[in-house]
Amino acid sequence: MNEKELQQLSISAIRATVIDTINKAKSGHPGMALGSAPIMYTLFTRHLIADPKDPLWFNRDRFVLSAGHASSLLYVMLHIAGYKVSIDDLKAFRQLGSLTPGHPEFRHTAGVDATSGPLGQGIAQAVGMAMAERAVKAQYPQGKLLCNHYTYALCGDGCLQEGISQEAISLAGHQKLSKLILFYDANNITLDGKLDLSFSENVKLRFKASEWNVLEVNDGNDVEAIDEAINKAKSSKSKPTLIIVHTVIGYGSAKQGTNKVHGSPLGDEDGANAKAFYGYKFGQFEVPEEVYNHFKNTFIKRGEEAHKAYDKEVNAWKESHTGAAKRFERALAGDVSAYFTKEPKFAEDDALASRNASGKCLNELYNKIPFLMGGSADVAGSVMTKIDGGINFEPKTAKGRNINWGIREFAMASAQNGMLLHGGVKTYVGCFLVFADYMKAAIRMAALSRLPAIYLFSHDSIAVGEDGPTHQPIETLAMLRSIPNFNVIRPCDSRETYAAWKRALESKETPTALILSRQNLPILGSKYKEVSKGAYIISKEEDHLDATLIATGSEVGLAVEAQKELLAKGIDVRVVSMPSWYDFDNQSEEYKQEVMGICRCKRFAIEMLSTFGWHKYAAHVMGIDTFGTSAPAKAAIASFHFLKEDVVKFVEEGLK
Ligand SMILES: Cc1ncc(C[n+]2csc(CCOP(=O)(O)OP(=O)(O)O)c2C)c(N)n1
Repeated sequence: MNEKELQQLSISAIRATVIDTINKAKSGHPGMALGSAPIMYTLFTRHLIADPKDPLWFNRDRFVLSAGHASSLLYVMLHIAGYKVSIDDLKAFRQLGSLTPGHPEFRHTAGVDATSGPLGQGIAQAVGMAMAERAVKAQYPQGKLLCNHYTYALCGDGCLQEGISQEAISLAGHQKLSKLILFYDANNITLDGKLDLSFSENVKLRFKASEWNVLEVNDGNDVEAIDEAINKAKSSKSKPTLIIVHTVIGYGSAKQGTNKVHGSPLGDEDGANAKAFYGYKFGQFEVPEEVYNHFKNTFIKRGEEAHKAYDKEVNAWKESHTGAAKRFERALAGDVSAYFTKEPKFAEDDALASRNASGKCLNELYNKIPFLMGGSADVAGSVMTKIDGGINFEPKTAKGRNINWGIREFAMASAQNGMLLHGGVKTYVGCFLVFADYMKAAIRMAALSRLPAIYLFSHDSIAVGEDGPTHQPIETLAMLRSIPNFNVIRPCDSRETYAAWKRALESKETPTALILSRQNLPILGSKYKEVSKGAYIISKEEDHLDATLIATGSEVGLAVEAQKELLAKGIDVRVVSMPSWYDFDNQSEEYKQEVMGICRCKRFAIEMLSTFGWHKYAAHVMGIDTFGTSAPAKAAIASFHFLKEDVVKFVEEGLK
């Protein structure tokens, strides 16, 4: 068999196995998978460097299937390329507990570099990966030895229609991420029909305007043309590259070129027709030995050799750079334990807004942790993500760790996911709490992918004041708290803020949001070590317990003030600071009872945000269930009845 025949046989085997995989599951998306099989074939056999025996090898090329609905194609590639995805796993596609779920899931299937499916986010994740690749390379002496690879992504029309794609490509162009290569499977069809139902922009010009190289392959079955485009893209020195590949959706099906083949199995008859069209004469789920061998001799061999050479070079480097090597190992493990040596001390005059306390803490941590990097969506001076004297992360100063994300909240959060998927860095991003909604889908993705992302959300209540209801979060915290595997911490003073930072940085698989105030908060009797338990007694009752006040953030100080006044009136209450529901929910029942101290019917929760969700902790909830108001902070707070006397009245009446 000559090379051309082997090529055709391999591509046909990929397509045939995609058809079988989806047919067996009676579910899946064959359209794009069949159309873009030659792109994946060319990438794997001629370019991609990765080692199936060590799928998380740090210096591998990254690949993100942004159009996650084409998961069957990725799984078939991983199978043929020697990853731990067997024919039986393909036969269990989309079934309960299988290694081959509906959309690719990071940590679940070996060889999957990113969870994808929500269209558009894969592009931003790939941008984040390329940023991390550049950052790690710049952070070490001879860093090129440690980290020097390409990031590839494959998207479809859908990804490019999503707004996040523009935020991400604009950022990538600005950052001159020349090692980022994005394939665009241009098949002119989406789920509902022809692309021109809803899209008429010039993608080429759009990318060019965003400072990208744009290459075009007119025939998506032309392996040599795809190969040539990848070679050109790899030689780019200052721009990311888009390779537009014109393909036919559902190639080989009787329904090819239409949306009918986007998301339904071909079925036996059409499947057999397509295989006949490819000239593929093998049985169901049968991949000829020649094809496996072809991948062994190309992709697998290339990856193994590269990995071996890397290990040799890096081991030698480690011997001659012991300090940097220690740092590198910690960075790869995301291990910050060496940087938290003693508990910080606070005096009464350390009263700060928690956003300022966070900024102070961040500046200290930034100087200690050499692989910590981040920034905000153009609100560094408000969210206090600014690093004094910090170098900006820019093409010319890639070792700078201060990222100017621009006003691109969604891409910022999604690219942070990409940076963490890549590894070698610890990251944080920041914006006003109310704009967390812009980032929600990426936050959810971080939680689902079990990434220890950090979000700094300031301006955390109606105490924002004059900017008014558009800028005053109400239901935002309830939204964030409802996300599984997500830790929301709302610290009540500087001490709790420092503890929250520690908690966030020590997390390995749970993202964390720090909810920070704009207004000053007094130093209370907070306890640094208790913060990680989610809730603790911050001010105990005098003698006998009549009620428990539970508060978070700025309302803890208010609760402590009300406690004194209530005592003067003969009502003896305890105040519990509850910075994190998530951490508290994970404590033992005994601990929870001990902290609350009294039945739910005598518990009073106080928070200047939506009451939604609080009733599981307290029968009485003082919150705000309408939008805020534009007024100086004091007036806004008073108009929503969040003064000491309001709390006193609230408890008195609740106890009646
Ligand atoms: C954010 C988001 N919106 C909607 C969907 C549902 N969806 C999945 S694929 C698809 C069409 C995508 O079109 P295209 O990228 O051209 O894929 P193709 O039809 O070529 O497979 C849609 C709407 C999704 N997965 N994510």
